[in-house]
Amino acid sequence: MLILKKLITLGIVFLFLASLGSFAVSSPASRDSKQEALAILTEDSKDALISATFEGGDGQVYISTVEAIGFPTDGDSYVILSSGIASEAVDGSIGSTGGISISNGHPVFGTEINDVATLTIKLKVPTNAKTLSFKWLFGSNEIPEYVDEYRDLFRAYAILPDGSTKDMALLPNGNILYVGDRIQNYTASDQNVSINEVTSAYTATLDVSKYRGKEITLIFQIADERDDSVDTFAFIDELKFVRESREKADRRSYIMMIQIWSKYFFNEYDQFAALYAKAEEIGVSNETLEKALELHLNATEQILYAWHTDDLESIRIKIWKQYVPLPRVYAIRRAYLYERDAIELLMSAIEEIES
Ligand SMILES: [Ca+2]
Ligand SMILES: [Ca+2]
Ligand SMILES: [Ca+2]
Repeated sequence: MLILKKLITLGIVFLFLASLGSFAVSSPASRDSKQEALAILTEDSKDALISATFEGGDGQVYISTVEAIGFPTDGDSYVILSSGIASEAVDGSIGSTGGISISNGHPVFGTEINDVATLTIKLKVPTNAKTLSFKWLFGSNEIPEYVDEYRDLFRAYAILPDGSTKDMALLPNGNILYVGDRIQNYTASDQNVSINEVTSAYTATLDVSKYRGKEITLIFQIADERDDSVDTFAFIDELKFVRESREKADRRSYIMMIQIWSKYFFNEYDQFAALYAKAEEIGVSNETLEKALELHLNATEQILYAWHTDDLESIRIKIWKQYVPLPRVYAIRRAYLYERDAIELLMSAIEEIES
């Protein structure tokens, strides 16, 4: 069967007719492919979807619910992308191929590629996102006979907010996927799958913490090299943003409270000595002075207790960088409130005398 296909492609007349045919049938425009994107996205990352489009023959992308070779990895559906009819991998023949060719389109060799299928997914990076990741698996009917001869490819890369690109679906050795001798660990696929050989499933991961709130575009592309008759497939699922854990977010807001209340405390504390001296000088009652001093001492006691120290000045430096052991935030707040009351008491007593 494979040999027959190759023989056909060697016949010039057939090749000519075949390419004429495939070009005549299709002038594929990109179409909405939100459903495909939703099949790949995990439940809690679906709200990050801005838009999705597909370019290629209508059969080259397929939302599958067939359980095969570990897919779906999340939810009950996933996407198969193919340089032929994608559903043929698991579910018969649905749709047509597209016949889009790109001369010099091969990302590794710069050669012509055919039956190019491109799924584009635009996402907004959540404000607490750490990484963007998805699971993928590559398989081809070119393997094992035509390895390094018909170097069909699967490429998945991100277009970052600054316009630069970053390849995501890479082999453990860092290579972009193509039917070449560096593809390793491929195995005959299981009974549910009509692909000669498939790789293991891999996880692609990109650090997106720098792009929070911004847009990232993901491009998934698959194609034949040289001819278009023996096809290649990619399975894709579990596209998701991994977010900062609740625990970490909680710790961050806890530290922010520590910083804020400590700063408030020192704003009040730094006024005390001058105000107290002035109050004494203009004759504020001893009772009031004593009360203010008591509040001030309570405040100091609380802030030292909060910061596990007996050196008040050292706290000023620690506020911005040292949280081990973690200060007691409730005691910092209490210290601030005592100090604030002390200041208010002195100020109103002074005001009363001066007016
Ligand atoms: Ca899914
Ligand atoms: Ca091929
Ligand atoms: Ca093809």
